[in-house]
Amino acid sequence: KVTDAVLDSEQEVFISSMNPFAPDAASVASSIKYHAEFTPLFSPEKFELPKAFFATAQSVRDALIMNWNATYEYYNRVNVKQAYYLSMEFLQGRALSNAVGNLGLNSAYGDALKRLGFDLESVASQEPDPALGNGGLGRLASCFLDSMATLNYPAWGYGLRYKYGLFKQRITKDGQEEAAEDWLELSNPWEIVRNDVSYPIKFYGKVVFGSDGKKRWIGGEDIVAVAYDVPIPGYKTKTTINLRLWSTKAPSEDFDLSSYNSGKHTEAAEALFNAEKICFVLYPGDESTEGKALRLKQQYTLCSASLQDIVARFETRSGGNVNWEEFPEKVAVQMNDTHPTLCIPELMRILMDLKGLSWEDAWKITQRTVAYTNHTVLPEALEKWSLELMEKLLPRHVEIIEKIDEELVRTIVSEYGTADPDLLEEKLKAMRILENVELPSAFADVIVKPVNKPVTAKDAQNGVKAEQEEEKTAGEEEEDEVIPEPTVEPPKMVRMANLAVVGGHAVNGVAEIHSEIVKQDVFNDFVQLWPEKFQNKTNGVTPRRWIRFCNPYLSDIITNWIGTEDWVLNTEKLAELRKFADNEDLQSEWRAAKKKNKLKVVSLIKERTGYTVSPDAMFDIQIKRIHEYKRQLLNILGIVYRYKKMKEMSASEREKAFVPRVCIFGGKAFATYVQAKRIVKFITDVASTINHDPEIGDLLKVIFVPDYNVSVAELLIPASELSQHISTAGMEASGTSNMKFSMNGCVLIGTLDGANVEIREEVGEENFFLFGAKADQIVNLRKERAEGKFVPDPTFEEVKKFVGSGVFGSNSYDELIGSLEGNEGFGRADYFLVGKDFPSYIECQEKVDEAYRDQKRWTRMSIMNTAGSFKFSSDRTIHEYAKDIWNIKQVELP
Ligand code: B1H
Repeated sequence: KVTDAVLDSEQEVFISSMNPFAPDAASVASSIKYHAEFTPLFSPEKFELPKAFFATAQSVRDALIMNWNATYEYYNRVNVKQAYYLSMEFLQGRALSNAVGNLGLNSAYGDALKRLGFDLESVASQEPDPALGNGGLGRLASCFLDSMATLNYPAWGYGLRYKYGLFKQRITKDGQEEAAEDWLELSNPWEIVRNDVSYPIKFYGKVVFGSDGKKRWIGGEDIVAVAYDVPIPGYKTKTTINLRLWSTKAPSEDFDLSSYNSGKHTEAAEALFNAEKICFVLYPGDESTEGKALRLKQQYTLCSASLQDIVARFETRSGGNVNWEEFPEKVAVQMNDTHPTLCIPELMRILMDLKGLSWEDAWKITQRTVAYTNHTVLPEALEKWSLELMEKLLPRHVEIIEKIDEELVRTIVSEYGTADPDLLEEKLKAMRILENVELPSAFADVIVKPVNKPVTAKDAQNGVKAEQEEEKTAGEEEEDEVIPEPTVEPPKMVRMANLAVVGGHAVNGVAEIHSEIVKQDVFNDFVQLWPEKFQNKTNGVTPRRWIRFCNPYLSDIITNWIGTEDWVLNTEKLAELRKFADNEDLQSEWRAAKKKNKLKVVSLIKERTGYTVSPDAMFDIQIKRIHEYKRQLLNILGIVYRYKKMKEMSASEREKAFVPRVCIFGGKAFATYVQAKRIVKFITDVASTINHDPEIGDLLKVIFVPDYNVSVAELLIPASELSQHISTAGMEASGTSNMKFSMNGCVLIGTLDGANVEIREEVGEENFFLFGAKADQIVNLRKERAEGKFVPDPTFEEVKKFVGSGVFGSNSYDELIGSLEGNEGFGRADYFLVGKDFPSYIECQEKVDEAYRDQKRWTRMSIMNTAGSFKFSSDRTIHEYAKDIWNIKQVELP
């Protein structure tokens, strides 16, 4: 430990204050000491690990700020076209090792910290994981930022600065428990609050005509969005871009001093709380009306603050010579899913009401500026907002949305004519932005038939169910109508995805198969109108964080065998490993690296769960959000089946029949998703039975790693040998952990879904364990299921019965196992087809064991995965967005 005496070296402090950053160990050390002394976050007497982290981070931040300023100054000067990535989530993970690695200062910082009595790895592990996201969608946004900076693209991220990240997950005997994740508790050394960059945000109020004849949105509730900037360094480049996160507060005049002084403290501060609560948590529960209003406020805050900022920058860079037509030549806005769709009416509002443009001009500009990425085809995830709520909260935006909807109706009517009213009705029903809303008055006579049928009160409460009704045959419908229910007005809704498709110039899916489903199914009617809008942009992940930094052992091997470290930037070079796939020297180095990574996970598991696992067993991992369609249930039932078979054998038979495995799960269930939480509970119950069974020992262990996050992923992925990507075909848009696993030499078991399809093509089908039904069979399989024609495999019946027999405690898991039955008793009658895919999954797992027994063959498969993963660098994805959607150019700083 270093004491005050070391810090007291005044001369060094003086030098470092003159030159806060220079990349040799001595000056790095003094810069760290300088910050330990002069950036006071802790009491001065102790220079221990937490303080060492903050001081080191502050010192790195100095370098980032210099580069950030240089980048920004240059973009301003040459007035480049800039892209803006708007996302409700950014799942950044820890920043210190990533920043030091990207700056190429590993040895300078490593040595400097050594001089101060620390090592970089333990200092870095002090950093809390900023969890401003919940899964793949947020992590994708963060990988994109890394690639934008690395490739010198002028592009920024915009998001929200949530006070609490995605909850902390605790695992108890009752399953998952959530606790607030106070990631800012010790402050965030990376952020720079820009108190001079703030914008007013309005909610509620009303729309009036101003004296100039323009619409004005007045009254209501006013809050302020303040910018917090997080500099994002590129790898081996000076370019440092910005992630601007908005925080909310009340305007200072809203604090009611006289109420406060008269003792009404809570009332006096009400406005403060109202404003600040918007940024308390990511995805607040939205079961209540208040919860829904809060989410909508979050989305609008992100859109309004970001667009005001973008528009202001455009005006500044135009230097008093604003030509609005040029806006799309200087600005591209990418909406990460539908959450930022309010960008469309908000940009229209700014352009028309504040800048005086006509509807036509504003519409052209908006459409040319904005583009939309779809990340899911699950009907329940396609966002809809109650029109009533939106009218209250955002009255001016609803007027604009109504007009967009009216223009769309005009387009549809002119495209399909009125000769075939059924066809026209069908198109309007599928495509309109407003759902269950009468046609605009101009079209009242055009269409004879009512556009929306009334639904029953029960269905009105449950939008998802109402949609499923459509899948039923006519015969069934009649049966359903034996007891007539009172009809009510169906709820009027705003369909955000339809608005995003209509208002943007490009719509993309995130893997080839998903983009096809988007075109053929979800947005098929729009494709017929505007085929040129629809694209595919297969996701990617940054090879910096996801190989180079998280897996230094493997990285060194790759660099040695390829003969250069260029692969970190040009992942195509990884393909050169193919020619060494059978080389025994490479194979043994490869296995040794995997073993070292496994040993780290052995410690992690011990520390987090208390279980001891063998590093010689196969590490078999499934880490992702807990969701029925991702089918953690299929995985755990496969494990249960394996366990049952083991129990039926003698010890020697068992050892011959099975490869020892450590089956690892990690992931969070959304707090209100009951079935997902049951799955967590079930996994941990199975784990505690199997792990304590003395007959089984190291042959099978089941681990649920609590509080899965980016840092845990960075440890698990390099250690993984088999990983599971086993969603019901057609339901996982892409997946991105599949790419990370493959890059780290992990073999995948999976269905033909999302990016699995492309990964399998790239790494070779002999290096991928494929099973299960295909996407185009799913509709029929579900239908067969519903008609009672499905005959479950005996293995599936066997495993369900085993679970029901009480081996895993008193709980018989009625709701879970019931959901897999062919009847409707417990929900959707195996909607995710676990029963259908079970036998092929079990069979495939047998093939996995067989392949693993031959370690040469397995290592070859592993090497071929890394070698074949080069397509899945987010650098490739970002080049495609830049060229095909944003039309931005790489700009290298002078
Ligand atoms: C993805 C989401 C998502 N798609 C709404 N959609 C959410 C939507 O709480 N919400 O409101 C949260 C998450 N996340 C994921 O995006 C897909 O499931 C993955 O397949 C895909 O890889 C990832 C990135 O494209």
